[in-house]
Amino acid sequence: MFSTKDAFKQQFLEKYEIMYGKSFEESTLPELYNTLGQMVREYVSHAWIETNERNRANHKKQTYYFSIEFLLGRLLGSNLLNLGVQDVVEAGLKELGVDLREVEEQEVDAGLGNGGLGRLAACFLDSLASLSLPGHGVGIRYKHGLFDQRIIDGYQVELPEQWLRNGNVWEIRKASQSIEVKFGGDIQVSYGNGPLMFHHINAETVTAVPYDMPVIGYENKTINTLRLWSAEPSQFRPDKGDVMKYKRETEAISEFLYPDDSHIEGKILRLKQQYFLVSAGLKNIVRTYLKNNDHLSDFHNKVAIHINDTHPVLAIPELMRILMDEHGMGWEEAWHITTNTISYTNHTTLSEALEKWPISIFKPLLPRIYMIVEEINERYCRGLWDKYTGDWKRIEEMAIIAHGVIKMAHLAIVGSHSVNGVAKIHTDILKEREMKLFYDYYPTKFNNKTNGITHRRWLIKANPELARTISEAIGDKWIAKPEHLSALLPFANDAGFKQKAYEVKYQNKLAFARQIKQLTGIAIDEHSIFDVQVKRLHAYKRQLLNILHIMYLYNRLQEDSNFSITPHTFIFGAKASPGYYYAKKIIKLINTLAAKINDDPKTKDLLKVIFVENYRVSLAETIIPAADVSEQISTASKEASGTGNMKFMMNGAVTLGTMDGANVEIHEEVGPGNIFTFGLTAEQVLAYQRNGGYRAIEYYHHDQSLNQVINQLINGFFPVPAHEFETIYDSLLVQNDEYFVLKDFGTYVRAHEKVGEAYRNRDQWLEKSIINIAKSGRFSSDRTIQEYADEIWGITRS
Ligand code: 26V
Repeated sequence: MFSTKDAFKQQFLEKYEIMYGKSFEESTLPELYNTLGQMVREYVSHAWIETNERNRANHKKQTYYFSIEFLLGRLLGSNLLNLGVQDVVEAGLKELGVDLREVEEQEVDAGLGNGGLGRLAACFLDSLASLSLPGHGVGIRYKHGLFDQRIIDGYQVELPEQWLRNGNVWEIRKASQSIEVKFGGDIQVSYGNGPLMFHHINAETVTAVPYDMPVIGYENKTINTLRLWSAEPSQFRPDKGDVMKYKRETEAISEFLYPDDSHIEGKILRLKQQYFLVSAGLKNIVRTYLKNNDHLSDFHNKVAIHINDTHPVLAIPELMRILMDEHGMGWEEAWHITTNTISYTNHTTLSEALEKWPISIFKPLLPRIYMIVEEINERYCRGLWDKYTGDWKRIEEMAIIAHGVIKMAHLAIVGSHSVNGVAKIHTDILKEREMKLFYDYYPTKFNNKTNGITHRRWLIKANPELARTISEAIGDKWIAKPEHLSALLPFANDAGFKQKAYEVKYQNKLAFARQIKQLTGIAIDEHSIFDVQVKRLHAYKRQLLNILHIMYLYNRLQEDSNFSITPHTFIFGAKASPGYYYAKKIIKLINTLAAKINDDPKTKDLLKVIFVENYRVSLAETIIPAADVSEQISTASKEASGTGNMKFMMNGAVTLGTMDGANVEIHEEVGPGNIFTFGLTAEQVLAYQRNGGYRAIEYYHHDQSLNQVINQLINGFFPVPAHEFETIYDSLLVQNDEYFVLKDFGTYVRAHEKVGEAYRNRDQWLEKSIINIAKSGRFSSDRTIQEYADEIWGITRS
């Protein structure tokens, strides 16, 4: 149906009439989107079945990527791209008077994730399929993704997200493959001749219904599966009274995605979500496995299960439970299979983000799972005792259960065969500091897998003109082998190519400026530097450092008529967790600053601040290609990797960043002349944290311009109530600036001066920009996934 433009047109019109029972002349854009989506879904069904059959027939080992988040964004455009039918569809629609872009914009982002962790899962699915690897996603079909953000009077206001409001053309409900998941109840032990038998009685049962979405490989006929589970009332529930309450509580399990905030601990519903995902996912995998295999002893050679952070860590005790209680396996064999099946990625070293569950919540909700975790802990601590006899302190620190809580990261390390960090520096910090005791005990489990991003969505789809320009210069081999982008290096000194790269960036900036004008009414100068910081709002990411610097520039421009800067547009986008008070104040501060300076006659041609509302994947796809400068300014040692940094680089933005996360590897690739770094190193930060010695107040007293901007937070400079920004002020001076904003301020200002200077020399700037693009191949998630496949999962192309 997509072989020629005319065939497409004919089928499209037919399909439209069948679906809507009216003529094309009366069509609306949402209907056209649905029609096209439905056609694509049907078109892939044959290859989808074939992929599954191929996998079954050749008994390939399969990977299942368990993640509580998949931040997919829109799918129509990337599906058309990967199927290789984008041009035919675009041309066909054009002849019908329809703009494909407008059709794509009808799609609501699938926003089932908070940020980096969820988007990484989505990039990984794209790479698995595009490398023809047998790897599938397992997640939750939340009715509502991450909240929608509105800015009202400068404040963030949250609204429930509604991605399913017009249906979802990409999913297929598979009610016949539903699974029962059990919560609560009691455990009855029976003593027969053989091993002990455990029976789960009086449990509350919930039905998990799978919805499958195709994951389409790039021009390779591979269609993998993302299986998302939805919670529904069970038909098998024993009569236990209040049915309405039961229905409500059941459906609540897959109703909302939790925003990441530090108050999540102790939320019983979150723990329910985690077990729901893991139990449904695993029972389903074991059921499928047993259709093709007689016994489970070889399970770990045919199945790899990856847990994306600790959220799905109950996969470890749940797999033990299935093997022992449902299939009569002994502990030792079940443990061998479980640990060899499961691998784990850590995504943060921030202690407040490490999951701990109080026993008081865990045990009543998951009584059998708790027994198994206790047994795992006991056997493991016995092993620790053998090695570290008498060293109580160490054993207490390494235990899975201690002081009334279960430490999920400890369970993940003990119950898996591989633990990886997401960038070199992050893995080193895990090994040498945060998880040092575990690294000493299990030296071979730890490894690094530096994150990546799919160049198909983030370059070919998001920036088609740049992709075309690259292919004109070096051919299109880089599409299948992104490391071949390095062939672009010689073009960093090619005047013709530079001119083209300049044009592409300029057009992208123009398009974004138009969008901003439409969304906010603010006119921005497309010749100014587009300096962008878009990411979740967290203190450690230091949006505050960026703001203080803008305030500093504003003050200088006001006070010193000899001072001048390269015109700058500072662009922010960020959601704050609803319960994260400080982060919300930062959003108010950005908006207050924008309101104050954007119309100031003295500075308005040099300085603009834009806050884009409701930052999400689809917005990132228009912002990133338009960026000149990529702000990656986290306190060193705090950002595990970052992945936005890679997207910007691939689109020709130059990084202004600390030596943190994958910025270190970007620096290594492009060399010091093509990135602007500043600030404390990770070692320095960690040393201050250990030994003390940092006094923020001294920087406030000794740096006159810093003193001024900090005072402006509370002295009436902003037209807001007196206490509006007091929390921010206090975080710097009363709480001694936990994230070293004041300490790094001076070097940040100087780094910005260098950026401005470099930008003024267009030729030099384009050289840096092109070198960044040429060196970005290493950060394709194809490279990352190939490493996971070879070194952790042991899977090969199907
Ligand atoms: C959660 C929380 C919750 C409590 C308050 C502080 C806090 C801070 C961070 C988080 C997120 C933890 C997991 C996460 O999303 N990590 C991100 O994973 C990305 C993919 O590996 C990586 O690029 C980011 O650097 C990392 O922050």
